[in-house]
This record gives sequence, C-alpha cells and structure tokens, in this order.
Amino acid sequence: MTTLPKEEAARAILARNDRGGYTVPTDRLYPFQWNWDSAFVAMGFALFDVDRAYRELERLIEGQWDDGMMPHIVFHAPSDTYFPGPDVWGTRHRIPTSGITQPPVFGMALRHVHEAAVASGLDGATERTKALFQAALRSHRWWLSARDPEGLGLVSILHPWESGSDNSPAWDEALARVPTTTTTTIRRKDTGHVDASMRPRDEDYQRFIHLVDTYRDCGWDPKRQWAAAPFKIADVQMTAILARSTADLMHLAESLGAEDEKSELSRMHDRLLEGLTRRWRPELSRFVNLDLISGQDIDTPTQAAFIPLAALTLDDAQRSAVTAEIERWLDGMVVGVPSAPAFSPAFEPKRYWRGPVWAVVNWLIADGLRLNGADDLARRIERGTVQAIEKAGFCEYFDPTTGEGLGGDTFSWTAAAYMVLGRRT
Ligand code: 9WN
Repeated sequence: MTTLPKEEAARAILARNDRGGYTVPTDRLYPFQWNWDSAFVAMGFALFDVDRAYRELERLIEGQWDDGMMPHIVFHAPSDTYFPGPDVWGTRHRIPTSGITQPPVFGMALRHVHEAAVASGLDGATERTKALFQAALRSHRWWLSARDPEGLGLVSILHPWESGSDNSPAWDEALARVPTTTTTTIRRKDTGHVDASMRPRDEDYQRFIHLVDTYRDCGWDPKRQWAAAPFKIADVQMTAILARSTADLMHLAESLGAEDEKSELSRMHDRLLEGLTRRWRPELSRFVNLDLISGQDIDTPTQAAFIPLAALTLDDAQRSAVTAEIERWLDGMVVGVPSAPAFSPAFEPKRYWRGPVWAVVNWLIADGLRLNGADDLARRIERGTVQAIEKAGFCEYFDPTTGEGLGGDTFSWTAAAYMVLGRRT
C-alpha cells in the first residue's frame, strides 16, 4: 500500500517507457536501454513488480560483452531519434551496443531486487539472482582489469559519457586537450527535442565523438584504448559506485553460499576503499578526481565529491566537514543538491550537468549520508527531491535556483527515484 500522491503517475511513466522488458529513459530523446538508468529503474519496479525488475536487469545483460564490459547503451531496436547510433559505434556484439560503459549501479540494484523477491516469495528468484550475480561479477572483474590496470584502487573513465555526468565542469580541463576533429559526421538529435541552452555545447559533442572515433579505431580493445586515450580520469563517483556495488554483491554472495566469489569480491572491495580513501582532501571537505594524463587532482566542485559516502565509513571529522559542505551547497537553493555549487564560476543552473539537480544523484548522496549516520540531512535531500517532482513533474533534472523541471519529461529514473525516496520521507 502506498500513499504517495503521484505514485500512479510514476508507475504510468514506467509503463509508457516500457519497450518489452526494458525501459527507455524517456521517449524519443533516449530511445534505447541505458545502463545506469535501468539499474535505478529496476529498484523502482522492485517496489511493485519484482518479476519486471528482474527483466530490466536481464535485458540489460543481453548487451554484456564477452570480456565482461556492460555497455552504456543497448540498441535493442532501431530508432533514428538519437545520435550517435550503432553505426557510429561500430561494435561487434550480437545485439548492437555502444562501446563504452556507465556507472555500475547494477550490483546495488541486484541486491535490492533479490531482497524484494525473497520478501515477496517470487518463484525462481534465486536462479535468476544467480545468473545476474555472475554477470555482475564478470563486469566488476572487467572494471578492475580494464580500468585500473595500474592498481591504483581507482577506476578510470575514458569518455565523459561513461561518468553519466557528460558535460560536468570536472571534465573541462581534461576535455580541452581532446581535439575537436572527427572522422564521423556529427548529426545531433538531442537539440531537436530539448532547448540547446540546456544541453552540452557543439564543441563538447565534437570532442565526445573524437573519443568515440579514437576507441573505435582501437577495435574496442581495452588495452589499446588505455594506451591511446587522450582523456583518462580516475573518477571518485565511478569508483564509489563500483565499491558500493561490490559490497552489495558480497552480501549476495553470502546469501547464495558463494564463498570463493565472496572472497574475490572482498579483495576487490579492499582495493577500492583504499583508493577512494586517498582521494579525500580535508582542506576542501570533499573527495577529488585524479587526471591520469596530467597527474593532477581535479578539484572543480561537482556532485561526484559526495558519492564516496555511499561506499565509505567516514571518521567524525570527515563526517562533520562533508555534511557542512553539503549544507553550504544547499544554501539559497530552492532544491539541492546541485551538480555544481552556485559559488563555482562554472555554475549554470539550467545546463545539464553544470548545476542542475538530478533525482538519482540525490538518491546516492542520501544513501551515503544515511550510511554515515547523517539521517536528518539525508531526509532533507530526499524530501526536497520528492517535493520538486510533485511540483514540476517527472523531469530529467531541475534548476536548483527555481525548482523548474528541465530536459526531457516523463523520465523513467525520476519516476523510480520518486517512488523509492518518497517511501523514506
Ligand atoms: C549519453 C540517459 C542518459 C543518462 C546520462 C545523461 C544522458 C546521454 C546523452 O542521458 O547521457 O549517455 O546523450 O546525453 O547524462 O547520465 O544515463 O538518461
């Protein structure tokens, strides 16, 4: 039984974006299955239809590569409303996919779905969990071998799209080194659906596609890509999500009686926590990324700075510093947490990942605050997110200074976040 005022509308969005066992982020703007979107959506489905939650994850792993990589897009069915499509990626998987990945929320989602299945007594749940668990484990092995070959305990992104925060100001300096030349003709479709002032700029797209051209020329081979990459950032958001998912898979391994897998995951987890711990900067009260090309810290403030809370237990000094910093970012905002703070010179409250608020980011930050005993601040963020959605609708993201809903509307992960966070407020 739920009492959320927009529960029915949220479920209707998931139904409307269903394309046969998988959910598109929103119609037309994103007409395929996206990796981390689907993981969040599965957790939404788990609240009222656990079988459908499993299907979302099962359809996602149809795109998994033999080496374990989980692509960021699975092109189950053709559509000409998105660029770049399968022809640009030129990958060789049975079902066409992109050649890069996205944050591995999958492990978190799988634990969530499994626990909902056990609670509801769904038939065949353990077998389904086992198959998905093996897929997740193969993906985590891929992450550590392909994206941390130097053993830093931090995984790297080779493309801003992998981060899920495409045009974040955190990438500005590193992306400026990437040439704007492309061998692919750029035919943007996004600005036909959404106002160009809310989207990444043309120059960003030129660099995004330059990177796709570079990695396609490497035959999508991880070692060749690592060597050729002109953009290589050890990302605390990605590493934290991987570490958190690893912890969730360890719980699953325990309940499935998979001892060897549990030990392997525990070794991965130790390595990631060590790497993440080293990225804390007390003078900034945040965690920072490392640019592996320049060797420098990236201290541009973005939401990524707080995602490690979802994986790490902070000490008292860190906890009070980080909560004070989040409160500073919320100060004067109608809704937070902004993807870049208003005091940053890079802040643009309407332009994609350069200031707007994303419901799923708040979900991760609030989870991290709860894990670290900061329940009041977590609740404030959750409540703010739910209220913004109730006021503005199930938009892709929100202007923190006005609460206005922006980007695509009828967004799947916003609907999922509403149902999950709404139950906590
Ligand atoms: C590129 C689908 C995706 C999200 C990303 C978001 C945006 C794509 C784009 O949309 O990225 O992957 O074309 O802009 O940045 O986080 O997964 O919702």
